[in-house]
Amino acid sequence: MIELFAADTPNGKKISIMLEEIKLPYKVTKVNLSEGEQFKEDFVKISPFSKIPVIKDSDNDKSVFGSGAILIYLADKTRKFYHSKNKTNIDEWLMAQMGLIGPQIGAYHHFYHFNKGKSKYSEERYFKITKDLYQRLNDRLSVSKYLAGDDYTIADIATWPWVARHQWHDIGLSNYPSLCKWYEEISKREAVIKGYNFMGGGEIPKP
Ligand SMILES: N[C@@H](CCC(=O)N[C@@H](CS)C(=O)NCC(=O)O)C(=O)O
Repeated sequence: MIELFAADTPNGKKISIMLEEIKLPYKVTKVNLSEGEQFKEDFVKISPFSKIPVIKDSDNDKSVFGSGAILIYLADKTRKFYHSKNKTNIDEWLMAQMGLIGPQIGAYHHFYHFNKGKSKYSEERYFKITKDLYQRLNDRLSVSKYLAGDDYTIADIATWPWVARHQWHDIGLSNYPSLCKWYEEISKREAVIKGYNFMGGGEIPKP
């Protein structure tokens, strides 16, 4: 049994979607970020940076922190969505999500969605960066069915929940046809529908 410690955010959803995709039994323990539960001593023992998501695996009593490491761990455990001849491409797109797409769009959410009007410079900067990320993803998906090639992998599972926040971005997902097609196709997967709603957050936003 996997215990998923998470909140209803894109990083949390990456793991609920993966767990649904690989069909491992799991339970969710909510970490209330606005009440500071991530800073509690017991949580910091399994999450040294006080961030969700984290998993605990009762098969071996291991815990894993960081959404990228968790996706790789679960993929290794089940041999699903990672082990192909394109593994290096999967690593490239997964690391681009972890190092670039997540942190940059996350900063955009802070300045544009949560704190509008506080910093014009930051709103403009992260709008421009997020728009550029949409374009780069669209360019890639114009020549490749999925991010790492022909197959749906943990690189798509990591990236899709950030694109699912498109209504917060005011960029217009439908202006990026290949990204939009990829988004809609993944949105139809049963595991994605269930994993997206793992905390009852509602339906997947349409483009
Ligand atoms: N690189 C980490 C980032 C995780 C992260 O930023 N989590 C946010 C929620 S999406 C969090 O726990 N924030 C709590 C805080 O910063 O206090 C990962 O991908 O797991």
